[in-house]
Amino acid sequence: MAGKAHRLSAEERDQLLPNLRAVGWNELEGRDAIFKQFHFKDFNRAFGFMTRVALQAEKLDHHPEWFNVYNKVHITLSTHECAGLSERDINLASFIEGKSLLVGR
Ligand code: H2B
Repeated sequence: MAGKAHRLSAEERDQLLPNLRAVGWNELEGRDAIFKQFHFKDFNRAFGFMTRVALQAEKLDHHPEWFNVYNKVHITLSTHECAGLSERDINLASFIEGKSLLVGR
């Protein structure tokens, strides 16, 4: 991973978060992280999605906290290195969003 992660400033958040909010990503209360619940047609879709995300997460060395039951996948993104939201979370969320559409919810 190139460079050290920094917590997003208020200005960066104003610029970067609205697009993610518009597609269902929200900031958690009491923790500097973003969260979204995905709902797929079945387990096969959900796990196919998770597999794609897992491969990219490993490539980026940036990993989601997630929870899966059958067709539901709950994802929290935050950066340990800066104990909060960084650009890495925004990038991974954008990738995740694209994959969720490709797999088909
Ligand atoms: N994932 C997330 N979400 N945040 C991190 O800060 C992080 C990670 N750091 N995956 C990586 C791994 C770090 O622990 C390793 C040592 O590079």
